[in-house]
Amino acid sequence: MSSNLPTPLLDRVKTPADLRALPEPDLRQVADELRAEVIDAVSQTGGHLGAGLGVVELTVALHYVFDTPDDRIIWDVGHQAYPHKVLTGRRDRIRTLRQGGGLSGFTKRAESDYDPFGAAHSSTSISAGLGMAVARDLNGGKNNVVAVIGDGAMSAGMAYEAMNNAGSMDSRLIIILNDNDMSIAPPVGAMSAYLARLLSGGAYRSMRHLAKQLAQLLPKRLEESARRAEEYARGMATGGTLFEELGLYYVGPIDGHNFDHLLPVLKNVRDAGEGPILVHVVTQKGKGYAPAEASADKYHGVSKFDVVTGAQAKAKANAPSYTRVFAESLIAHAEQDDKIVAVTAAMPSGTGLDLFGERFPARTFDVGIAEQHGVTFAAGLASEGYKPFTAIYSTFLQRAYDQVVHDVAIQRLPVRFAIDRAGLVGADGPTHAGSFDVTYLACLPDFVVMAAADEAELKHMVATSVAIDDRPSAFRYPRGEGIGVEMPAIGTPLEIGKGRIMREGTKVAILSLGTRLAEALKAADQLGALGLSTTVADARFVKPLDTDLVARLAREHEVLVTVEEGSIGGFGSHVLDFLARSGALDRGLKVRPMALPDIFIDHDKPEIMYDIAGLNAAQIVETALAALGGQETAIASLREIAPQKLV
Ligand SMILES: Cc1ncc(C[n+]2csc(CCOP(=O)(O)OP(=O)(O)O)c2C)c(N)n1
Repeated sequence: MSSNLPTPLLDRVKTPADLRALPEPDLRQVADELRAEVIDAVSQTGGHLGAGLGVVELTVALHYVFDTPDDRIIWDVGHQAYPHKVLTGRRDRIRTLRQGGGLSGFTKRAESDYDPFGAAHSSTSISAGLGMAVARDLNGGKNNVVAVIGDGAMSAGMAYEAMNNAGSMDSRLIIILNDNDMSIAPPVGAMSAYLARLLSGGAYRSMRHLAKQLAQLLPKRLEESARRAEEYARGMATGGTLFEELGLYYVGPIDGHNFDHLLPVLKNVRDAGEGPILVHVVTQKGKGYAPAEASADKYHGVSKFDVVTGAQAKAKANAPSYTRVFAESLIAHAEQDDKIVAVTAAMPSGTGLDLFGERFPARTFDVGIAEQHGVTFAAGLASEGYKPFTAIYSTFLQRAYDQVVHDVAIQRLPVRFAIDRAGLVGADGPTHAGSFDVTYLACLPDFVVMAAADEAELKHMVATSVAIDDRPSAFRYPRGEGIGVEMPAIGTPLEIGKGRIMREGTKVAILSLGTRLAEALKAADQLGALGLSTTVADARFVKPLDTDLVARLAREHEVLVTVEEGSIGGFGSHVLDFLARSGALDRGLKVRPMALPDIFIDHDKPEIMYDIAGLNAAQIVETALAALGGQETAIASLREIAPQKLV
């Protein structure tokens, strides 16, 4: 039986050059096999599925029409690039996606020549593409540059900055707008309404026609008068072309799952003359996999799943996630305080604000993928007496830094920042790690910066932020579930700038910020087993720093170790700065700051990443012992006394 089955065409495609050797009618089969391959791979690894399934045909068509890797394809965000990875020599490793040592879940320059630009944060592709196109022109090159950007990513200001710039230049850049009418959640704002209006025009319905027309309408050099006539006709049919106002040549909308539409149009734009072109391609997120098509988020991000049923593996939850604890706390406070409002930048479910939105739809604002705008929008709300909680992942808040400084901090506006995904995040890797927020926030005058050690602490920090109404505040918490501590029904505001002692000792002090507290307590056990009496304290606040606590720990111990899930320049640096200025260091105190190392740590399981970072209990023990001297003997004796404790 099996010997009669035709060999899959995909097996013959090791690189895009093999794809280009196939006749056009074979592409349908390649696409079907590619889609099945991606579904199977992601069912084993988990990851982003819906976006990739939506661009299977587009991926095949792009590599077929363009001469990659000389022609550059830049995938915005890069989460939709799994089919691209399969076609570009990475099929043999596709089942290592997002696993330690395996392929990245995004495009990455170090991974392949076919990934000319790395990504993971959205809306960068047009800027990067324009830079490449201009570099090509300066070099006298001829290659094509293609940026593929989703309708969600198109809601960010950066995309407009890039189009505005591209539109005023002659450089040849091809932008593919991949319009699937979805972000992670349904897209928001005027842009999505605008794209829908374009789609309702006559052109899309008669696309088969239009594709043929385009073949004639786009000769190598367009006569200016013909161009104007055609633009005019398209404007009439579709109700206007914002993109043309920005100086781009707009083509579309075309059906992104139909090779009869894709191939002629892509060939035409490839062979067109100067200037930037935008091709509006309509696709369906999750296309070709029934469970994805049927789900609300189109399987944007999935855990491992059963291919037949689509059922995703559920992690055994022992405690609620930090995200949920935050959302439920905020809802509880908002029941009592109608000035509380919530802002998300296209991440309602990721931040838990979908729950807040169900309860308070009129007080919840999804601003789209627009962190910069979201922060200044919140500043505006605060300036009128509202209490905005801006829930943004640590990594995405980086994009809005000037807004944090200029619009919030300098004006001392009480915007509350709920910083989710603080610390290392695992499979999404360094682009998504929440490494820098403490460093970039705690340097700002008057900012209150907190980090929750567990989910009960998070509740108290939400309550504290509600109460801080005269200046900005931020609290950070990690991805994933809490540690299962008892939680009050509603949090109580903490005393600002005061930490807490968890355990009293005499020789070593471990001062922790955030959820490494659990590792600090384990380390204290291990040190205790060695006869080294250890104090553990939870700083709670980076700013204002509990200087009384730090001074006391410095006075009463021989060694002070600080531990945090953030970069150099963060909590430990503030402690060191205080110790140095107060003269505590002159008295012979041994201080050892433990922070994330000065490297970008590749994706892996979070616990392995923390091991690489050197922030697990065993490494805290080693650091304390090394500071005391006699590290080798001490570790050896610990191995003897309590080997199970050296984890
Ligand atoms: C700056 C930034 N904010 C938020 C995100 C999280 N995020 C990843 S994909 C995505 C939706 C992208 O929508 P779209 O561009 O339409 O692509 P699709 O997934 O629909 O193909 C969001 C919000 C991000 N990657 N970067």
